Amino acid sequence: MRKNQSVSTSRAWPLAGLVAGFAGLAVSYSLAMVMTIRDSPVVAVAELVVRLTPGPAVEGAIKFLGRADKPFLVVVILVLSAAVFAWTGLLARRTWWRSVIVYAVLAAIGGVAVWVQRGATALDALPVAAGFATWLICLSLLTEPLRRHERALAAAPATDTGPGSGPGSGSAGHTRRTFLLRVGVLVGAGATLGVVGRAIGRSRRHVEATRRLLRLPGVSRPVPPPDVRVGVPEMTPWMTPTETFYRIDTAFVVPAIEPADWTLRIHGMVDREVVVTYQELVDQALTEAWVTLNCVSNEVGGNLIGNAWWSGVRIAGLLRAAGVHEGADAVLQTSEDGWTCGTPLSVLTDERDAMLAVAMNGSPLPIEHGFPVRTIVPGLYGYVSACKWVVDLEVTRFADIEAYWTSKGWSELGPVKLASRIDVPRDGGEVPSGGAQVAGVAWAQHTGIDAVEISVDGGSWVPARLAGVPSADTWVQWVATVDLDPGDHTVSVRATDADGLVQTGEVRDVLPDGATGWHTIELTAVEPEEPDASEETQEEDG
Ligand SMILES: Nc1nc2c(c(=O)[nH]1)N[C@H]1C(S)=C(S)[C@@H](COP(=O)(O)O)O[C@H]1N2
Ligand SMILES: [Mo]
Repeated sequence: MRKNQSVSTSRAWPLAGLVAGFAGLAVSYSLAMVMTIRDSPVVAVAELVVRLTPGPAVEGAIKFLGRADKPFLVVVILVLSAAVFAWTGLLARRTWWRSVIVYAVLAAIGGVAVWVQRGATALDALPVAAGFATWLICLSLLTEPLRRHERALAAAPATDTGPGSGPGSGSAGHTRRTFLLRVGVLVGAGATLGVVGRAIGRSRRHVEATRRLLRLPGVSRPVPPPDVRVGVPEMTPWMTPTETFYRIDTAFVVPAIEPADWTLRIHGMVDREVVVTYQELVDQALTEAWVTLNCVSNEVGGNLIGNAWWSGVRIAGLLRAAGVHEGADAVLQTSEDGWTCGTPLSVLTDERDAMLAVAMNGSPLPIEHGFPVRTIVPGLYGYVSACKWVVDLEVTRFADIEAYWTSKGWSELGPVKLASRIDVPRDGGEVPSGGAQVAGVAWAQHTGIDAVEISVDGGSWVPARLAGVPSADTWVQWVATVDLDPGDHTVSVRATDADGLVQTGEVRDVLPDGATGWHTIELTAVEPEEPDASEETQEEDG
């Protein structure tokens, strides 16, 4: 009897490891799908392996195994993981921390694989972290009854071997039931998570495929005007690449909308309700413009701002077709996921390029940035204008509405505030004493920037040189040369807009309608090193 039970527990330990291991993978996988991260950690590892494997080795593997593609690799990784997971269960039998080390190593591999993917952010590591936490929790949940059982056996070897006792009876039976119950619950929960994650991932993948195949004839490639760059090395690009464009939304699961399923309803204080399909929208003449979008939550010097080439349909025409009633002063925009914002009617109907954008930087909008249609309004913060996944425009009055952020204490109106930022050098950086270049961006969308000045160590303001802009709706790059003595310095920047308004130095928080204050950085000027012989030769060679 006793022998039997010890045999059954020795099988239970690797089983515990296996179940805990796959529960962790299920959590990380479904979280990656729900967060719409491109690949689950396991797939990221497979990609990394492909990337690190030299070509000849891949060919050899294909010859030997018949194939060596990514899905196959994923299966190989899962099988190897199963072995390691079973082993963690065995390790846990002796000392729990050995299995923790194995989990940490696995998580590190997954973390690195996710991290080296293009455009990865800290958030992309969350599934790995959640998987790691799941491993620890599940393994301790599963091994606790086993440990209790073994302790009971060791303390009173006779209890369970007496007459009438056996598997399923007494305390041994109890711990066995606890163990099996927990195994069952975790297997069920893991499988459910996996299935749900897969369903979400699949519908998103389908939309992604549609998006990739979309051809929008009216959309042109982004070509920044030739004069927009100051030409300083390390400078932020004037056109923000789509992959690094900041992203802000309240969506935990980003809406995945098939263009064929999308319609926009325009209603409220209008003569006739209008419903537009995606095809009807993109069949209209498209407007294209460079517009800098920024977030009201951008701190002074922050990077919640980006400049892109947007293609879309002017909202003014659509509103005209609906026939806006007198007395209306707002449009309540609603997204597919129920987010709302209130936008002044005036900015949607004046001469500016307020549009229902279908493309960003020459390609259909990425799903995260509002596919298939989002609003772009030059001159307003995103929270009052740039509705992603927009499906409903209600012409109304501000007095009659409350939008998502205004109900949480943010201002009803959100015109962008005049601001400027130092990008080069980085805060805390080093520059050569004597002449050093300081450069950055300034913006006052739809008003325009007339001047940028910098001040060193709180001294007088000296003008910077401005690069060109295609319109008043984008940020402008600026550069100045400063003559610094060796040592620590501060540099501040301020801009003047086209109306003559000088950027205020008054420091205010982002709540309720955007931060103010001058961006100030610290830097250290150091004596330039004497050029050494090798550099001189290089110069001569060049
Ligand atoms: N549906 C929806 N649209 C939204 C938001 C949101 O949470 N949900 N956030 C807004 C905010 S606060 C900003 S700053 C911009 C950001 O747009 P981006 O993520 O494309 O940069 O989207 C706006 N549109
Ligand atoms: Mo925002």
